[in-house]
Amino acid sequence: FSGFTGAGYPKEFPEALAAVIDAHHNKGEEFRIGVWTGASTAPELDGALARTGGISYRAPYQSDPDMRTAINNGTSFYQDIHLSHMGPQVSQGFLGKLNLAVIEASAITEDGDVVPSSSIGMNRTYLEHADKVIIEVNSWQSEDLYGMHDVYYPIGALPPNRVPLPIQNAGDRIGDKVMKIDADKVIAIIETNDPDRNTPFKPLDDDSRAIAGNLLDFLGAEVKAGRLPKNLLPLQSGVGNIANAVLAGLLEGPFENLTSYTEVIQDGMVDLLDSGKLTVASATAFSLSPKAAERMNDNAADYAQKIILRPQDVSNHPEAIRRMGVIACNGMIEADIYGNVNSTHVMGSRMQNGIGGSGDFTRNGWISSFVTPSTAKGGAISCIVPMVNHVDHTEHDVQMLITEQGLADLRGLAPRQRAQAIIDNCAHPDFKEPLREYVKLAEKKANGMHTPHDLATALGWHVRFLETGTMAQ
Ligand code: 0RQ
Repeated sequence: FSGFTGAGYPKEFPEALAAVIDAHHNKGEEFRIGVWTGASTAPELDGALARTGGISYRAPYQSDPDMRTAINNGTSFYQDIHLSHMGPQVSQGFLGKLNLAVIEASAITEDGDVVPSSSIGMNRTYLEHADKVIIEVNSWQSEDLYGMHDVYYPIGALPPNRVPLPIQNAGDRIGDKVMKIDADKVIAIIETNDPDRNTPFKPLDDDSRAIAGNLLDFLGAEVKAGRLPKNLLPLQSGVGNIANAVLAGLLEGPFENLTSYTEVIQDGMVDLLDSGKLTVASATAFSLSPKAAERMNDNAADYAQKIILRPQDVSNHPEAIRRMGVIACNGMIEADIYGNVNSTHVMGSRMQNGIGGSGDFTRNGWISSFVTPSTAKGGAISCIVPMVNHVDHTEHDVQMLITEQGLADLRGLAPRQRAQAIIDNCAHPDFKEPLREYVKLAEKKANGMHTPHDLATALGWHVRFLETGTMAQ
């Protein structure tokens, strides 16, 4: 299926398919499918299909409550992979055979090419590899999106036939405005007129404002120190309210002529484009509130001058991210005192969403930062812990941790120095003492070793929460 962060997914076919699956199950007949997308979709796709219990396999990213339940109750296997790895894995057949691709389009041209809609994601690859294709042409999407997309075909080549990715600046256009399609594969075209998922963002709270402020102060100091140019470097921002708050902070901030090389365009980025502070935004999808989506649809031809939507293996390509020196900022569930980050798992076993593109940008960014409030669940849980219960981003890749309490700059620091910086700057005051006690104990037990841990206590930190309802005790 097409679809990325609730944008550009098919709106009608998945629910019709869910009804067919239910009908088979009601007759006691097995009917299970694998669901591959660009990233997260919406209740009409992930939700409707997951509720049938008929998804045997899901990749590469989701954030739907019903899909999450199916993954965590053993109904569905889930492969949580870097979004930039999806194309090569599909091309090599690791996920199995691609029988059917269902792709949303904003139009089909007279020549029979497909104009993508509000996301591109994996569409180029799926159209190439599927046996059969269904296109949903959605008239809710503006026809003026034509010209916003940049579909680069050579990126599909596998080694040893890969060529350099010719992107030097976020605004470079290197491909086609449309996607090619083999008409013989098309078995149906469905006309729809339905909005994208478009969930509104929460109003900014004090914590997200403080987190955004800490990051912006840091960027300002980097400019003063001569390590960043005045207009910074291309920005990547993860999904969610805190990321949106950072963008809102930039609107008030001193930086001009900004650029963005990211995967998702949220409201804050559209506001920055409107203000003139951001000159160009490159991504693979929108993730807009209903109001911002309306603005996009009414003015798509103008935005197409400043926004480029690319396939996700280009938007998330390590080569482009590293060459341009992207400033990466993503959300996390927890970080440990040495700088390892868990973005995906609660209590070690329960999948929340997935790594998405956070690893593509963190591993390759010029500045790689993670943001979170210092506590979760009303203050009962510390998001800074002795040892993360699952590792998505290692201490070798994570450079900056930011909470509402402050920012720990980990560049140049050894593990024991990191522990001090993270506890002093990022931990909530309620948890500073328990964490300092842990460090003392670990240093004593490990007797001066490189990364001091006391495994029984470190692993017990999360278990203690289960028993007492708070990690502070
Ligand atoms: O639980 O839903 O039951 O209330 O985790 O947390 O505070 O809503 O935070 O929406 O910013 O998501 C890492 C999941 C953060 C996200 C993550 C609980 C908390 C809540 C969600 P409830 P919040 P956010 C670009 C890059 C990976 C993908 C990525 C994410 C729920 O940022 O998916 O970066 N990142 N992609 O209560 C126990 C803790 C907790 C905790 C939070 N320490 N312990 N539970 N929660 N911290 C986009 C794409 O790639 C497409």
